Amino acid sequence: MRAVEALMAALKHEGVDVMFGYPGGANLPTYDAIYDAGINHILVRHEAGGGHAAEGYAKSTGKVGVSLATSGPGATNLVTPIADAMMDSVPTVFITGQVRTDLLGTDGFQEADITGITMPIVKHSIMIRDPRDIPKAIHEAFHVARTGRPGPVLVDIPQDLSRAEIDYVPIDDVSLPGYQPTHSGNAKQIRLAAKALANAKRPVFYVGGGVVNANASEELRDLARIEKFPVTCTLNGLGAYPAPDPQWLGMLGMHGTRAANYAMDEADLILAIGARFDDRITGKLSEFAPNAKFVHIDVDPAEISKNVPAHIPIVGDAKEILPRFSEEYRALESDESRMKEWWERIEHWREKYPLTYEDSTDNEIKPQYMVQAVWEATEGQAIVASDVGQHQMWAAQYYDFPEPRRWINSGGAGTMGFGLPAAMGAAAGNPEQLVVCISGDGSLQMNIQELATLAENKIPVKIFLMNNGFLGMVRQWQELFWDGRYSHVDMGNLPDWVKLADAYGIWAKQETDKTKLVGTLKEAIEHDGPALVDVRVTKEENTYPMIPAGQAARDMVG
Ligand SMILES: Cc1ncc(C[n+]2csc(CCOP(=O)(O)OP(=O)(O)O)c2C)c(N)n1
Repeated sequence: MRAVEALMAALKHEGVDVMFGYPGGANLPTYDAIYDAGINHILVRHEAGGGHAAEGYAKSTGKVGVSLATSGPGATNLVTPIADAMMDSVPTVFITGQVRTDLLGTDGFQEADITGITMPIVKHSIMIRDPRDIPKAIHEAFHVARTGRPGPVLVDIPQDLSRAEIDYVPIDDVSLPGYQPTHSGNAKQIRLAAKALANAKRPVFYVGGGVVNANASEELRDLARIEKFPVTCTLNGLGAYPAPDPQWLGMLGMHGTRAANYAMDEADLILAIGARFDDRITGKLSEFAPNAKFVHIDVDPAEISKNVPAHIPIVGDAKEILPRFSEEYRALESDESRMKEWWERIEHWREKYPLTYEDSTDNEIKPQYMVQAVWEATEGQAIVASDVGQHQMWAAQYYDFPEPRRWINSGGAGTMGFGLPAAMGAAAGNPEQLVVCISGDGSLQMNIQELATLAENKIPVKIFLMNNGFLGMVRQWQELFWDGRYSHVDMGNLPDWVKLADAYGIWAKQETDKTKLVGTLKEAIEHDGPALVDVRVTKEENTYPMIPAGQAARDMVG
């Protein structure tokens, strides 16, 4: 069969039900094969949109997201989504077309060394040199993308090779001798960690996106509830532990709750699970959790002691390790009352510093209120994709996620333009679920063309635009740390969003009145198809609380 038909067969064998892509000269043979492959292909309007859609699909379903592009500019348009997928450990396979092998290295038309360009931002990449390797490369790519610490894998296929005739037999067992992720975790270390937890007087569970990736939420809950251990999550970990919950301290980090950050600051033991001590969590590293011992569970050995030295490192899959941890813990003698004072301290912080804001007394819509209205209109049950900026932080703070895979955002890379296509991918992967996108007026414009994709494919994403007329998060930093010198953050000539959406064939409405907001959001939700609500919010509201960059948790402001 043609190599591209084998490519399709391999994708189907890997269970691909939808992929996102954009054609061009170098991947023409592939697109010819897609024509009758029987795989749902969504034609995006920009390769970056396709890449983020694949991420949204993967983050919400746990399956591998697939995105295709042609060579040269098509491939380089995937660089940001690839970097994004790498930062957030998103299982993704990116398939690019490449110029013919006889043109490689000649600056051929639409040539870009995409494997070279993306080398630092992929988990793995495969440049096809023999057409018979194409299906095997796909199976390997999926295997590497979804096992161990998930991540992006690139498969680059020169045009002439994709036209060759080959035989294909599906491969179920990929064998890569040099790639053997550790799953089980060292038994002794787990026992040691359980003991340390049993002795800790001020423990905190610090949970990251790794727990979501490992589908280990239940296992986490079981361990956390053996005794009443306080739990906090990173931005990417939201939903890994259900919110709200008596043991849940809220999100930690730069815009986390005071209770979570102060608890980390005063903890004597931090159990980090699938979290990587990002600077948005630690603040000033030398002053981070100064009294704590660290137990660090991570599937990626390179994460252990990368930023913060681990006293007890455990390399492996949280889904395998946490039940064994619980078992070890249950076998120990421990006294829950040892945490009594700790909980009193935490309750004191919770009472004194709840997550709150000053609501308007007139009809003005405060951004925080908007997120609460989204929560109310969706009954807390939506998959929420966000873009990047203040709206992202408010969404993280004020929308409670009862389950994992409901919160789709660009945590590590912080990529504006992520939200809309990621929501599209999440909706394609979860046709039964309500998917909303909370975006900012700056972010939405970064991949606005995907409105056409939504409309054409009738993907019922509900876009709730938090419109403050500013690049709000940057404006906030300029206000707080640059003497209020607003350099190029006013979005000035904003489009008429309702007309714009209308031009794309999308139902839209503007809302300026707080008392009508929930109703308008519901109207959008009830509308059969994609919808956009342009919500005019307070222009210069700040996201608080906040640990100023490079400072310690104790220095929180707001
Ligand atoms: C691609 C990209 N460019 C620039 C930035 C820097 N940046 C972070 S937040 C932000 C402002 C976002 O504005 P908007 O989408 O309107 O959201 P708001 O903060 O107002 O809620 C900018 C420019 C980024 N994160 N990503």
